[in-house]
Parts: sequence; C-alpha cells; structure tokens
Amino acid sequence: MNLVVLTGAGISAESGVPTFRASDGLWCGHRIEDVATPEGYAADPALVQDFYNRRRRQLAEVRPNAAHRALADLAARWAGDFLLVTQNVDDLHDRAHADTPPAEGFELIHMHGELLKGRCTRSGAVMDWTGDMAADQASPHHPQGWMRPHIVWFGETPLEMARIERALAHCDLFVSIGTSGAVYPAAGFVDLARRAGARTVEINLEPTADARLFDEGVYGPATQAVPAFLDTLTP
Ligand code: BJW
Repeated sequence: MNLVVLTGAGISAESGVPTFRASDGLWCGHRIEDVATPEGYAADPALVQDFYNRRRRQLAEVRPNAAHRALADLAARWAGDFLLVTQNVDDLHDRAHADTPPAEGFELIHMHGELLKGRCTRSGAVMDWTGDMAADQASPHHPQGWMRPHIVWFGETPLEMARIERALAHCDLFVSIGTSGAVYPAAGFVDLARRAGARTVEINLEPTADARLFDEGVYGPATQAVPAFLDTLTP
C-alpha cells in the first residue's frame, strides 16, 4: 500500500513552534508581504534575515514530539512506498527519522524549504546553514551572489513538485496532518489523491474549511490523534 502524508504547522505546535494563522502566529507583527515574498526580501533584506535568524535560533529550543515520532516509527515498518511531504521549514521530522531509520521506500520532502539551509541568489546553490545570515551575506558560490534563506516564499515554486504529484497519482492512502489548507498547491493535494482513488484522512485540532473533501476526519491534538490513527494502519 502506498502512503502519502502531508504535514503542516499544527504537527509542530506542541513542540513549541507557533503556527502561521493562529492569533499568536509567526506573522504577528509582520505583514506577510514584508517577510514571506521575494519583493519583501528585495525591499528590506535586513528585516527578512532577522525574521528567519530568530526562527532558526528557536529550533535549538524545540524537539520532535509524539506525532513526529509516530510517523518515524511507521516509516520504519511500512512495507510500501511512503512519501512524507512537509510544508514545515523546521527540522523536527528529520530529527525524528534520524533516531529511527526508515525502511526502504520512504522519502521526506520539505516542499517549502528548510530553515537550516541557505541558497545563493545567483547560482541557486543550496548549502547547510545553522547560524545567523547577514543582510549582505556574500555567497561562496558566486562572486555577485548573496545568501538568502532556503525558504519558498509566496509566488515562488514549491520544491520537488513533480515527485510529489507522481506519488499522489499512485497513492492508496493520503493523510493530511495539522494544516489549514489555506496555501496552494499543498491545499490541492487531497483532490489529486481522490482522483487516484485513495482513501483520504484529515487529522487536525478541528475540522478545516476543506474537511468535506476528506473521507474521514480525526480531531484532537496531533500528539494524541496521530499516534492513535497510525496505530490502526499496521498490525
Ligand atoms: C493543530 C494543532 C495541534 C494547530 N494538533 N493540529 C489564489 C488562489 C489559489 C492560489 C493562489 C492564489 N493567490 C496566490 C496563490 C498561490 C499562493 C497561495 O496559495 N496563496 C494563498 C494565500 C491563497 N501559493 C504560492 O505562491 C506557492 N507557490 C505557487 O503556487 O507556485 C506556483 C506553482 C504551483 C505548483 C507547481 C508549480 C508552481 C508558494 C507558497 C509558499 C508558502 N510559504 C509559506 C511561508 C514561508 C515563509 C515562512 O516560513 O515564513 O509556508 S506560507 C505558510 O503557510 C508556510 C506554511 O508552510 C504554509 C501552510 O501553513 P500551515 O502549515 O497550514 O499552517 P496554518 O497556521 O495555516 O495552519 C495550522 C493548522 O494546524 C490549523 O488548521 C490548526 O487548526 C492546526 N493545529 N495546533 C493538530 N496541536
């Protein structure tokens, strides 16, 4: 059986990473256009770099929770293909899977990029980046390049879309965890999975605006709802 799981900010909320659209969410105090668009970065690179520097530092203070660990445990025992697509730019899935190595057939894709990577504005080269990034951070990859966060901003193309669409076209089960479904193309994945004939399940604190598109809904905090649901999938 082929499985695709999509995760959003809700899976990391109980680890202490704020979600985007909660009233105390990450964008509080910042207009989205100022910090999450290429135009915002061009207008004020110092503001944008400071925003991501603070979030990068915060990663040192958080840990994977029971929902990340339950997915890693499932990946270690899942017999078919298992694509875990996260919209999250934190590294909590990566850390959970490093502790519990997955079976063959498992893949993790960060479709909106990663806080712990930087990208050269001229060559597009991507490199690990754990510290702060300066507003005028020179790129080691190109004499006229700067380093920017390896984050997919509004208006930019999400990563690995061909790979994701291929997996959705062949999946038997699609599970969407902790995402509001407000941002495309991820919000459209449930339609692609339905077209493939997959069973579709939403796990969230509460039904989302698109809950009717799913065959089933499991509602509660991710640290409880995710392990309980995943336990039903394997003997
Ligand atoms: C819990 C919980 C707990 C809480 N347990 N659950 C008009 C129509 C259609 C599309 C567009 C349009 N105008 C523009 C567009 C396109 C645009 C878009 O979607 N805009 C919308 C605003 C309409 N999209 C893009 O520009 C994308 N690119 C694109 O489309 O390129 C074209 C293309 C497509 C396909 C192929 C090729 C090309 C790029 C989108 C990039 C998004 N990037 C961001 C920000 C990055 C910067 C940063 O990190 O600061 O990524 S947006 C932000 O939202 C972030 C997230 O990954 C993303 C999704 O948010 P998420 O994860 O759903 O979080 P929340 O906060 O919304 O929801 C949390 C959920 O958790 C809630 O439901 C809670 O209930 C739940 N929850 N605690 C369980 N304990």
